[in-house]
Amino acid sequence: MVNEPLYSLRMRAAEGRAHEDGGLHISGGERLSTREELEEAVSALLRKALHHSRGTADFINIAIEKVAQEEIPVLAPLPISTYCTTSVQAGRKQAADLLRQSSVSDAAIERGFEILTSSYNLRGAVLLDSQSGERMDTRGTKGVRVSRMDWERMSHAIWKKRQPLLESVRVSEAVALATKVASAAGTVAELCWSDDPEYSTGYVSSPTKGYCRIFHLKEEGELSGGRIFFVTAETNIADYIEYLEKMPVWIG
Ligand code: PML
Ligand code: MG
Ligand code: MG
Ligand code: MG
Repeated sequence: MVNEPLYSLRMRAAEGRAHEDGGLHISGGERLSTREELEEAVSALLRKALHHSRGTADFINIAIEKVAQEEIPVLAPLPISTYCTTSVQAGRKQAADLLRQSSVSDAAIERGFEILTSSYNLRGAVLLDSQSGERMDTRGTKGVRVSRMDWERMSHAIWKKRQPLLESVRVSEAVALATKVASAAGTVAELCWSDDPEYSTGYVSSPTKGYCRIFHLKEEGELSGGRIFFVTAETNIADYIEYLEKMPVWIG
């Protein structure tokens, strides 16, 4: 594993004005990088911010911080399955079934769908109690921003060879994020679909089910989307958020 100094990179881009001043969220991204690869990583995040289907980025914030930790844990990527549903109705039914099988209650599932279908400007995840469906964080549209995770280079190359149909950066990033979320103490399951209008595939992931891709979780053209993390009622929310936002992990 890499022993040289590492840097965490976080990018967020908004249209009109900064997020905190009411701008429309366009794109976000997070990486872990060695000093040598830093310039390339910044360029990749900048490209992501500048070329985006949600709109034109007028505000781009890229934060770079050295990661203090020496020993960084390595998490095996969640196993992937794909459900080729042919309508939004079938896709959402499939997602609900997988959430139920992961022990999320019907009330919480319903709440999760209500939030994602009505949110157009979420830049981080919403935390819901997996039984009551009550919101557990107080972050508003900022939500919880999972960061400080990235693919370990060699493992990523091998993983991509094994999944020739899933070579997009989007899928790699989503699997890395979902893997970190599933590893957090308190996570029951995650529901996600993209807020990008042209991308309607989403996923349910959980420690028991892995990463389950589902075609058509929304109609094409819709700007709604985001992430819901369903957690147990006993979860210490401050510790949970600290782990997801601050603890560096490699995926590999
Ligand atoms: C996103 O684009 O923001 C999330 C993408 C989720 C689905 C990725 C996939 O196709 O597996
Ligand atoms: Mg993203
Ligand atoms: Mg626009
Ligand atoms: Mg997006």
